[in-house]
Amino acid sequence: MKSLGEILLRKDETSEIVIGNTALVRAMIEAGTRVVTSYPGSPMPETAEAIRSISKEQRPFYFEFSTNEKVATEIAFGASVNGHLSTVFFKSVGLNVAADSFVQLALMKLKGGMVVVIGDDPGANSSQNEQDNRHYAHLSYIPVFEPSNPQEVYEYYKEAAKLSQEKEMPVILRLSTHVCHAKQKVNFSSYKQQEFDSKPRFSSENENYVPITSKVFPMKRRALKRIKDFKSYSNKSDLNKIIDNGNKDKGIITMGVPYLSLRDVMEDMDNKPDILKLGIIYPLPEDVIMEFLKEHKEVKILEELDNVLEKDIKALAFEENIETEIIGKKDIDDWINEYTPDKVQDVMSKTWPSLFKKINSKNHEKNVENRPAQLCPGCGHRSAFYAIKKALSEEDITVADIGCHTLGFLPPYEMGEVLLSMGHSTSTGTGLSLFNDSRKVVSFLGDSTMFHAGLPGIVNAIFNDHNLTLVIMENGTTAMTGHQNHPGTGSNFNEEVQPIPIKEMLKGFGVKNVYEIDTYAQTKLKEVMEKAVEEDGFSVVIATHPCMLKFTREARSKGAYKDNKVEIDQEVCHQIHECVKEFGCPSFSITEEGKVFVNKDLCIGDGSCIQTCPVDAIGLEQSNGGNK
Ligand SMILES: Cc1ncc(C[n+]2csc(CCOP(=O)(O)OP(=O)(O)O)c2C)c(N)n1
Ligand code: SF4
Ligand code: SF4
Repeated sequence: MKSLGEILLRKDETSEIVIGNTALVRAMIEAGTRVVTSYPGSPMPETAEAIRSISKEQRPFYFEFSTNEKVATEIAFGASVNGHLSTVFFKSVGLNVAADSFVQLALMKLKGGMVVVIGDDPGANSSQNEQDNRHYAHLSYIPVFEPSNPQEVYEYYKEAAKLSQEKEMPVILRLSTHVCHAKQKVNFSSYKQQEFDSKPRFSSENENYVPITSKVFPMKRRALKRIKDFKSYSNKSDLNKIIDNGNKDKGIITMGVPYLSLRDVMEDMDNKPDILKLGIIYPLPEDVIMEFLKEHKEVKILEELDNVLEKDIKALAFEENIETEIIGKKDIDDWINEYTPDKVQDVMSKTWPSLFKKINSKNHEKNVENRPAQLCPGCGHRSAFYAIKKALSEEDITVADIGCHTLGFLPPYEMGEVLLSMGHSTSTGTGLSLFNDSRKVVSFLGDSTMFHAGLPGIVNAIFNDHNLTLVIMENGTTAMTGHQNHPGTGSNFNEEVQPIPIKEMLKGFGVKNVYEIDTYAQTKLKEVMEKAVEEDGFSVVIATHPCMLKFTREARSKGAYKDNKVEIDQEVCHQIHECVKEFGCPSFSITEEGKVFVNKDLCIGDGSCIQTCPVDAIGLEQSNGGNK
C-alpha cells in the first residue's frame, strides 16, 4: 500500500479517497506551487499534515507555519512578487489577523500568482464566531471560488492558480469545515514536475509596489478593472453549473455545502426546482444569473450564513428591471449554523411549503449527544487553574484567551470570564484594570498565542506601565489545533531551531517580576500567584508543564511511558470529593454511595491529583510499581 506522501507525488493519473484538505495539497503540487505558508487553525490543519507526509527533500514546494496569518500572507505575497506561485491557508478568523496586508494584495502585480485559501467555519465548530468571509471579497477586490466537495477543491485550486498566474492577481479559494473534512474519491490528473530556479525575478523598476498618496489611484483603478474583466471569465466558466430539472416556475441559486444538502433533500422529490450552482461567487456570473432569473417566476437564494449572494442578485435584478420574485432569507435562524440537509429542508419549507412538506418527516441527521469539552486527564492547565483559583479572591477578574486553556472558564475552575480574540487577553485585562483599584486583574495566555498576537499587548503593558498579572500557560506546543510547533519549542515545521526562551525574552523586554513555575507544583504556584498579584505594575507568571496528550503519545510511541494509574484508598477517603469537585480530572467519578471511582481507561497516572486530596487517599497503584 502506498503512503499518503507517495500518492500525493505520483505523476500519473490516479484516484484516491481523500478529504478536501488532502486534495488541496495534490492540487498545489500539480499547479506548480512554489511557496506555501500557514498558521494553524481548524478546519485547515490536515492540509499541513498532508504536506508533512511528503519528506522535506521530496516536497516540491517550500512550506512553513509562520507566527501568524499576517506574517504567512506577507511571505506568500513576497514570494509571488518574486515570480513564484504561492499559497497561504488559514482558518476563518485568521483573515482578520491577515487583513491589513491582505486588503492590499489586489493593488499589486502578483507576478507568480497567489491563492489565498480560507477555511470558513459555519456552525462555529471550532471558532469563536461564524464569520462569513465572502464579505471580504467586495472590500479587497479579490475573486472568490467556492467548491462544495473534495473533487472540486482539487479542480478549483488548479483553476484559481492558473488564473492568478495569468492575470497576476490574487484569488481566494473559500472552503468550509465540511468541504475540508468530507471524504470522496478524487480523480487526480497526471502532471509533470516543473523546473524551478532560484533566479530573483522581483523588480520595482517598471512596476510600482508602494501604494502611497496619489500612487494608490492607478493601482486601485487596475484592481477594479481586473475585477470587471474577471466577470466575463466568470460568465463563461464551467465552475458555475445549471441543473435543469425542467421546472420553469421555480429555481434555486446556491453554492458550496448548501448545494450538496439541497441535492440530498431533493432526492425523492417529483417536481424538482432548477438549480444554478455557483462555483465563482465573486465577481458573480451576471449574464448567467440574469438568464436564470428571466427563465423562472420565483428564485430562491439558498446560502449559508449571511445574505451575500441575495444582496448582489437583488441589486442586479433591480438594475436590469427583472420581475422574477427573488426569495432570500426569511428569519434570523436562516443566518445561523451550517446548512446541513435538515437545515436546508427547514429553510426550503419556509420558502415553498407545499413543495418541501412531503419530505418533512425525513430525518437526515442522527441526534448525537453533545459531549462537553474538557481538559485531558493529566493536563497541566488543570493544575494551574486549580492552584490559581485558590490564590485569587472571588472579586478578582480573570481574562481568558484562545487555546485549550480557554476551557478554564468551565466549572469547577471558572477562570476566564471574558474572551475576544487570539492574543487579546493582556490588552483586555489592561482595559479592565483601569479605574479599578479594588479588583485584581489576571489574564491567561497560551504560549503559541503569545507569539501569534499576544506580544503587542505585553509590550504595551510594559510601555504604558499597566497594573495586571499575566499568566502564560506554557505547554510547549500549539495544543488546541493539533500540536504544531511555535517559536518557543525549538523546532519549526522543517527543522530544529534555537527556541526563543519566554522568560529571558520578557526580562529582556524589561518586565521586572517574571516567575516561572511548573503547574504540577500546585502549592508553590498558589504562593507565587499570591505574590504576583500583590506586585505593583505588570507581573508575569509562566505556568509551565508539557501538554500531557502530546507528551504521553510521544513517550508511548517510544515505549518510554510507564502507564501508571492512581487508586483511591477507600478506607482513608472521607468523601470530601475535592479531587472531583474542585480539581475535576475526568478520570474521577462518584458512585451513588459517594465513593470516588477512578476510570482506569482515562487515567494516565501522572499523579497531579495526589496532592489535591486533603486526607491522602489518592496514590499510585501499588501493583503497577507505583508508590504512595
Ligand atoms: C486568528 C486565529 N488563528 C488561529 C486560531 C486557531 N487556534 C485556536 S487556539 C490556537 C492556539 C492555541 O495554542 P496555545 O496558545 O499555545 O494554547 P494551547 O492550546 O496549547 O493551550 C489556535 C492557533 C484562532 N482561533 N484564531
Ligand atoms: S491537548 Fe494538551 S493542553 Fe490541551 S487539554 Fe489535552 S493535555 Fe491539555
Ligand atoms: S493521575 Fe490523577 S490527575 Fe492524572 S489522569 Fe489519573 S486521576 Fe487524573
